[in-house]
Amino acid sequence: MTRKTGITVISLLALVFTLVLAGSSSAGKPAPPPPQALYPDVVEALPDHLQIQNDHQREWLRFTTTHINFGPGNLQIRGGGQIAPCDIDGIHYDQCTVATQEILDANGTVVQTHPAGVAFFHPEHNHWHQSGVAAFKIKSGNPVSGPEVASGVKITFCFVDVVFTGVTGTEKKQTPRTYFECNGDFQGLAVGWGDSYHQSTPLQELEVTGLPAGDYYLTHQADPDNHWLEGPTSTSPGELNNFAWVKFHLSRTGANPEVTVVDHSPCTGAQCDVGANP
Ligand SMILES: [Ca+2]
Ligand SMILES: [Ca+2]
Ligand SMILES: [Cu+2]
Repeated sequence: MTRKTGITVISLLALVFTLVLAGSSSAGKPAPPPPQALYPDVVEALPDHLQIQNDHQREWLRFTTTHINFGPGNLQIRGGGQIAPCDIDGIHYDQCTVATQEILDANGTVVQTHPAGVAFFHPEHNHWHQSGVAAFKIKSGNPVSGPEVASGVKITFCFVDVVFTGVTGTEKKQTPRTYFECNGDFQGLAVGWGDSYHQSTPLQELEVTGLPAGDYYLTHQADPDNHWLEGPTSTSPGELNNFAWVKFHLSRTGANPEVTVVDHSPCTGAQCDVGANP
């Protein structure tokens, strides 16, 4: 080895270093692609387990609700930390926090955020709920334009991955269970997962006291306040598939009214029957 060669090696290293620096700057190479936002797509499963409950001269239609994330991205909601009282749809809650939707890319990096209303501590369920998750109504004549027979306050919900709606084990490995807790700081619904509230749960009901026998529609509108982005624009397909209904016949031949489901809105995959296997 001569001294001259040593200098050459150092010079080469310096040159390589300079090239690496140049390559990492935006001037020398095309800009990296922008982060690809993967949006959730929440849909309501067909309302299931319809049943009439008689309670102290009042009649209630009870039903099971299931939310499913059909989108390419997780529905992820983070709480705001600060807790204060709030009123939501006319109901007062002692503990509320600001909720923010986090939209992720394929690496799980947050690439976009969106205001998602508030989360609050739900005293009847004893855990934290997101607000404005769905609106339930009973209509006659037509599920969209028909007169409203009954409606409740907008439903609130804790999101947890409960039911996997895919078919194969490979699908389940690719979209594993991710969200486990009903706390106020962090909730969600992973790709391919659903979350259901059984009809026996408080508030899974609409009043039908004295409703005449006949045909009616039980309608579920997911995300009625658009708390969650389900695509890049307001007309993305994920934003337009949030309405589901079942048509039921109410009979009053015996001592107690009974319901029979006779039709339903179009549905795909697990949306059609996931609630039937709680
Ligand atoms: Ca939405
Ligand atoms: Ca949707
Ligand atoms: Cu709850």
